[in-house]
Amino acid sequence: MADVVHPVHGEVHRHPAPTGFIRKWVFSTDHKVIGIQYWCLALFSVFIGMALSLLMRLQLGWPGEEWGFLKTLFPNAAENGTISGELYLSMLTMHGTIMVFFVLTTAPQGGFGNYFLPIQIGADDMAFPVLNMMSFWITFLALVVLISAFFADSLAPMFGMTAASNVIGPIGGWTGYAPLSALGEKAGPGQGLGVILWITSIALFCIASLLGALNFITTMLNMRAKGMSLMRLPLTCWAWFTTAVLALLSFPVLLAAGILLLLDHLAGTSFFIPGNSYVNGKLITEHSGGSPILWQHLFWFFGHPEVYIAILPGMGLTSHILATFARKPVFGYRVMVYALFSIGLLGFFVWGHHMFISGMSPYSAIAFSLITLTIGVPSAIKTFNWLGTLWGGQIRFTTPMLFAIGFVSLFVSGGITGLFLGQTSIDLPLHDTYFVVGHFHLIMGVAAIFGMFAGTYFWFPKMFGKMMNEGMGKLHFFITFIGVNAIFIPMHIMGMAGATRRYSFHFNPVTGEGLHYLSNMTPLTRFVSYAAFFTIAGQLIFLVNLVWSWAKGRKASENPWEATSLEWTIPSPPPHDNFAGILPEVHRGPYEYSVPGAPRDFMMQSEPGAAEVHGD
Ligand code: HEM
Ligand SMILES: [Cu+2]
Repeated sequence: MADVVHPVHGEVHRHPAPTGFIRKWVFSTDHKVIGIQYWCLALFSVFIGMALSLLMRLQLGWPGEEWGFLKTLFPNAAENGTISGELYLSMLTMHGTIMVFFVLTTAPQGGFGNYFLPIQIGADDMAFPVLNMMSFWITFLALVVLISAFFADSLAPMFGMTAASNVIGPIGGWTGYAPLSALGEKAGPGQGLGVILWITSIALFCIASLLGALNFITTMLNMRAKGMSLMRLPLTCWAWFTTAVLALLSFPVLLAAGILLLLDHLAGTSFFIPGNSYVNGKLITEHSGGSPILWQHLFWFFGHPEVYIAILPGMGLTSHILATFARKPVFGYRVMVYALFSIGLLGFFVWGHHMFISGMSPYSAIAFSLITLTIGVPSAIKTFNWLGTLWGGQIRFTTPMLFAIGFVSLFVSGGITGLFLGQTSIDLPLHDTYFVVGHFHLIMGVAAIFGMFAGTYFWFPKMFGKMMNEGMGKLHFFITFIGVNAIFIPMHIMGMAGATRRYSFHFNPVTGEGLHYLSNMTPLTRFVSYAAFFTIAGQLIFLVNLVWSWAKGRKASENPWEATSLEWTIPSPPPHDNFAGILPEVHRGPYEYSVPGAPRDFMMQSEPGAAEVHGD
């Protein structure tokens, strides 16, 4: 539980820092250690996800080619060194699942949110530190279960199941559509133990995220320091809070759906399996009465809010960083808060835009379409306010600032195509093509990743007490920014030309097999693959920078960026209980930059005196 605050002088009843390795670094209840644990988990996951995307791009660019190293890597699944259709689909499923759940949902919220929410609101820890530790370790367990699906072929015999030898994990995409995902082994390779491990992992992940969400909400509402009124909170805190509310309302739905799916596998129920399906050359007679569309509804009722869970923390962070390095208050602070809320709220009424071709009534489709397009309004407000924040600022082009500007750019280029896909008539031909793959990678994948990079370059000095190398940081930014655009923008063209999603190849120029109308697409497909290799290689610079800066970086002062929020009032890295026993008092809003008449061009939130100008 949180330490007791004596109301009279705000002193905290201090708990000594744990000294043993296990209590300090493994089963720690310190939100800062837990934040770093989440961040490391995401870093590990993103490299696995990226390695899988590299293999997929290898196959898409040079279909059917033999690669010697694949025989060594996957002696069962790729015994002759080629990537079969099944192997491709299992890689795709693991790539999508790892990226969405274990990267996008962990680092921005569990990582940065855990580390900085308590400090930015002036608290000594989260409201429920033990629950916080449990959230992380359940997430960790979920990752272990998912990774074990890579070895499902060796594990299956132990559970009395057949080994599926040509896959590395489940098949079903990150969306796990029924009835394929519900039928088990008889539906084909990867559908037995692979899918069971996948569902188990997702269910554990839901539980962990729920616990985390409760903690975030309670912490932000109850643990704010004296003077930290709601409208003085940094926008990062508002974003973490809104994200937590979305998680609280959407993960239970996925959890329930996952349990029903598991019952279809293990208990012979038929929630998602209709009668008399003909699957994998067999007529399914032992199930009847279920609805595959029910799975789609439950999944997307979670799935759409999930994409906001991935992106909202990045929005908060971008606002925060743009103000810091433009040396200006955030343009329209209140409106930014309300826009976050409206995006969050509207996000619960649009799930049907993923199901336009499911046979839904055109009247429902119109409703889903209209509400979807309405989300463009708060999104545009945010974009214009970011531009307003930059306008006329004395911009400092540091690495975190470049990534925050990159976030805005990707949010726009990825968001625009959302307006196309949100309209039923345009979505019908584009659904399940590379247009969608390009759209969601830009906005949900890469924009959110840019938020994480911005956060890492911005807060690394606080978290580890060392500055990151700016030269390597900028090089990393330019390679990544050029790279991701080169990967994902051409995908829109391929999609409009009819390149279907989730195919292990489109046209094979050597054998002449495949979709003939895409036969002249090979150079573009290879260009995208080269761009992916280039971008992935560029990420090694980031890795080197992390290690190098951690070991040899310049020592960071308390406030190297001349920023205003509370984390910059304490040492880098902060002591065990953040404020060394004396909770701060807050006197002003979070973005008081270039205040007229102030001695410096910024005023810390905890700085008394001088009239308040902005932010309240
Ligand atoms: C180097 C960067 C990346 C590359 C080259 C890449 C490449 C790919 C490829 C080739 C596919 C398969 C498309 C298909 O066959 O339909 C895919 C799917 C996917 N990717 Fe990525 N990706 C990258 C980064 C990311 C990131 C950062 C995310 C985070 C959201 C992500 C999320 C997904 C998802 C959700 C799918 C869909 C899986 C499914 O269809 O179930 N990817 N990616
Ligand atoms: Cu959606």
